[in-house]
Amino acid sequence: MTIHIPAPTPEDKFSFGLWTVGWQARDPFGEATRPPMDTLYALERLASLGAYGVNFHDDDVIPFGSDEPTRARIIERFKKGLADTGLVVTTATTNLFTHPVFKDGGFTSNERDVRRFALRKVMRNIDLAAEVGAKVYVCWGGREGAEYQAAKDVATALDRYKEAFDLLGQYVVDQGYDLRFAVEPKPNEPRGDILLPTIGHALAFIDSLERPELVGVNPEIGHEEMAGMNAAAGYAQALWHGKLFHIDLNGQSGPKYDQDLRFGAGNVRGAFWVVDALLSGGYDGPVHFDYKPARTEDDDGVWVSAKACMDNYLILREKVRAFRADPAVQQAITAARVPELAVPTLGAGEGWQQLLDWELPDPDLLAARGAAFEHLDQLALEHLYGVR
Ligand SMILES: [Mn+2]
Repeated sequence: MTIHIPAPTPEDKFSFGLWTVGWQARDPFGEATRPPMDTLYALERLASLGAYGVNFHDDDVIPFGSDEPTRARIIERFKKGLADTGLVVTTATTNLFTHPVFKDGGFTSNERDVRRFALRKVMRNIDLAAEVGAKVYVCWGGREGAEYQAAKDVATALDRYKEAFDLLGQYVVDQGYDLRFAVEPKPNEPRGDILLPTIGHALAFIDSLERPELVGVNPEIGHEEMAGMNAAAGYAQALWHGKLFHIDLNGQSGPKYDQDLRFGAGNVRGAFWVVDALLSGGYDGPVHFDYKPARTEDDDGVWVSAKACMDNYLILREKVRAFRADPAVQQAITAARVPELAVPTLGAGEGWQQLLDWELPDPDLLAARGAAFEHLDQLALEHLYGVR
């Protein structure tokens, strides 16, 4: 019954945002419960736990408003920390939400000067992202939205959103950067309603861009579950579109505020199916955790939670593999006619005319057949519960 859980290694490609372990746990009702975390300390601790990479918002590393010499000094120190620990930068992103200037958004603020300022801030950090070797540039538009319908014309805001991505696409092409963008959907929080609220909204939006090939999605489990969506199904569809450029794994317990629990906490069953979707869909990018160590924790608790994210992924990966390799499961999959879904509905050379010539079956006979899904799902639960 006991399964062997290997220690995390860089081959597992685990990565963490500096804003995750470095979160000072300030929430809307209370002050910080932890002191600021030095970037090099974060790099050292993450590397010692077996992580592979890190990600950052510009302001996580370089305080907003730093002058050029200060910025250059901080970047040199950061690069030395990366070299000393062997950690790679997998993605970077822009903070377009903390400073009050972004109170109505960055790319879609009603104020034109704010939009232009936001684009400059992104371009500047794209330069740094390319310099430190990031391959994906994440765009979470947390402030791109509104509380009141009349305050934000959605169609016009999407025009401006598209304008921003088209400009940034042109920028990376002109600069010769090997960098693609990943839109991170979220339904709400901090805005009442956020533009591009789910994976599906984002995928449709990406199709309207000048360079859709440069833009994919970075879905977060918690964000999808806040919207009542099945995260695993969303990851699977993003993979089907060839658009799963990056992932944000964490935990969430149902549609409520953004909990950002460590991966594997919250909806455990959902986490199992997310890992299954990633493995069976052939996702091979960084396995990134975007979570917040609980506000109750001190520094020790931060590292317990970071290690737990990786351990829980490895535990679920073992369980998913055991589930898929189990002969009883394979039998149940066949009994549930899962492989039959892979057979095209029309035969070779068939069109609607041939379908009209087809002798209709008795629908009552088809309807009388059980689908045998309960048995299959129970086997999955028994693997998850650790009794198989
Ligand atoms: Mn979140």
